[in-house]
Amino acid sequence: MAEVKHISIDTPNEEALGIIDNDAAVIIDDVVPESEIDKILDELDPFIKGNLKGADEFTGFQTSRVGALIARSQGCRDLALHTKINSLAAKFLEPHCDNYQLHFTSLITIGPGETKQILHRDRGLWGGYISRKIETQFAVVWAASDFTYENGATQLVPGSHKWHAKREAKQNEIAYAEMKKGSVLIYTGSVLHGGGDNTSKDLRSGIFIHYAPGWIRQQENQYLSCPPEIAKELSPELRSLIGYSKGGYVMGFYSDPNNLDGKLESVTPEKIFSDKKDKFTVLASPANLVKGSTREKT
Ligand SMILES: O=C(O)CCC(=O)C(=O)O
Ligand SMILES: [Fe+2]
Repeated sequence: MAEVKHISIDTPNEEALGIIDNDAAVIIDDVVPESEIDKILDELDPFIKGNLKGADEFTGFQTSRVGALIARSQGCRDLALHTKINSLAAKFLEPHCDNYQLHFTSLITIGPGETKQILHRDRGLWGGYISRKIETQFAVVWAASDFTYENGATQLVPGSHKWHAKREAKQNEIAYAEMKKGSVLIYTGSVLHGGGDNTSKDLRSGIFIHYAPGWIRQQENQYLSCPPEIAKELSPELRSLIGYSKGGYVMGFYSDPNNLDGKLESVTPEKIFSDKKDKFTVLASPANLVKGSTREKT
């Protein structure tokens, strides 16, 4: 039976990233106390209660999804900025981008009676147009309940990020991401995985907070899930992470549609909230301005 390796929060990044390179998945045990997760579940409770189950086999007829976690939960804001997780995300994604961004948030709750989700690679959401040499997702799942084989722990196929795209997993190649509440599963956009089946009487809850290169379209539209009137409550660091920043000298600017004096023409989105500059506001040297057009990567 395949397994997802477990490490501790003190494991050096090189070692953790080595496991991720080989297996495309790893579990970090006991990252936050259960009380921190309980606080988040309380914050999200009003949204969980009203949430509908999935409408098809992929989203799961007994599975509910609650998004907009940055807007809705202070605790999720803290998880999104978690220092160790962000240092791993940055290192993992940096070969393919100048900076990374938050990409997706969802509390996924698998209820009793749910069947196995079809195994898939999350990178498929971009339509399969991006070279597989480029890793486009660093997925982080915070266990909001224990994850067990019986209650729907995520199925994962370690090593399948290196497989031919059409190869199917045999039963003994599928691992289950069993972990305690407060632990974290990390997996990449290229690994075969899917929600597990829930044969228990309990809920399996996971807080999914994923990261991606700064140049790619986010799965969850952060400007709508966390519009400026809510984003103004966030720290500049978190605002920047979710997309209220430029991702390059000319990438992601905005112009205020009502501005007449030119002061809000082609500016960084952070200008909505403050006069703080981002790292791309300073004019780069001519060579740096065009470095993207001369880089040979693929
Ligand atoms: O709920 C899970 O464990 C996995 C969900 C998933 O992979 C997805 O919906 O893309
Ligand atoms: Fe997935």
